[in-house]
Amino acid sequence: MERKNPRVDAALLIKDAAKLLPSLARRLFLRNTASLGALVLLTGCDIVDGPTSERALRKVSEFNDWIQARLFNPNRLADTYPESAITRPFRFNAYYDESEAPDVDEDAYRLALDGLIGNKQPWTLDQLYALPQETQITRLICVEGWSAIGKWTGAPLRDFLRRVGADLTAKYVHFVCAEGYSASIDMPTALHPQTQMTFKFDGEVLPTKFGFPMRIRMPVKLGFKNPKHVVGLAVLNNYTGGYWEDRGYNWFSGL
Ligand SMILES: Nc1nc2c(c(=O)[nH]1)N[C@H]1C(S)=C(S)[C@@H](COP(=O)(O)O)O[C@H]1N2
Ligand SMILES: [Mo]
Repeated sequence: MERKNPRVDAALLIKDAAKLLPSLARRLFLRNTASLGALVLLTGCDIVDGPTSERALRKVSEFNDWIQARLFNPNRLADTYPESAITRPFRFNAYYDESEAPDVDEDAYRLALDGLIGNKQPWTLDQLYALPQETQITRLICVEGWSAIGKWTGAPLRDFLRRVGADLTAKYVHFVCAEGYSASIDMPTALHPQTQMTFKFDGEVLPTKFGFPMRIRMPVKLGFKNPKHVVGLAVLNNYTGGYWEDRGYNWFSGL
C-alpha cells in the first residue's frame, strides 16, 4: 500500500482494479441473464450435481474470457505514475518462497523461440539488452488482493515479435519460465504498447526475486500473467493455459 496520499491513491487503486478484474463481463452476465435456466442454456450442463456444476462454472469462466477478449481495446493504456508513487520496498510474489527463486546463469542463458516465428535462433542476454528500451511506472495488481507501483525498463514485446518474424495474426503467445512456471496471453495483449520484455527493475538489473534475467511486464494484465525468469517464448494458435490458469484463474484476467 502506498503511504504518500492514501485518499487519492485508494481512488486510483479502485479505478485500476476495476479495469483489470473481470467484473464488467460478470456484471453484464449477472444483470442480463443470471438464472439457473440461463446458466443451463449457456453451458449446456445440468448444474445440480457436483462435477457437472464445476463444468458449468468452467464454461461461464470461458464465456467470461471470450467476452473480455472481445472488449479489449488494444490502444487503451494502463495508468502511469510519477516516481514519487513507486512502492518501496516492492512486494515479491510467486508460488514458492523468495529464497527459492531460480538462479539463472546469465552466460548460459538463451531465450528459446518456438511456434509460428520466422527466425527461431535463440537470443543471448547481450542480444536482448541491445534492443531499444523504454521505462514505465505502472501498477502491478495481484489477484491475491494487493497491488504495488513499480518502475520497469525493457524492450516492447511487439518490437521483438516483429523483429523475429512472428506471425502477428496468431492467437497466443506462451511463456515458459526457468523454474517451471508458465503463462499464455492473447496476441492483442502481446502487441499492446505497454507489454514489455523487462530487464531492469527500479533502474537496476532485475534482481533474482523479480525475475532475472528477463520477465514480461504487462500492466493490462493481473500479476500472475506477468511471468518472471522467462526462458522460452512460443507463438501459437492452440490454447496452452498456464500455471494459475490451469488451477482455475480466469485466463484473460486483463483490462
Ligand atoms: N516465474 C514466475 N513468474 C511469476 C510468478 C511465479 O510464481 N513464477 N508469480 C506471478 C504472480 S502471482 C505475481 S503477483 C507476480 C509478482 O511479481 P513480483 O515478484 O515482481 O511482485 O509474478 C508473477 N510471475
Ligand atoms: Mo499474483
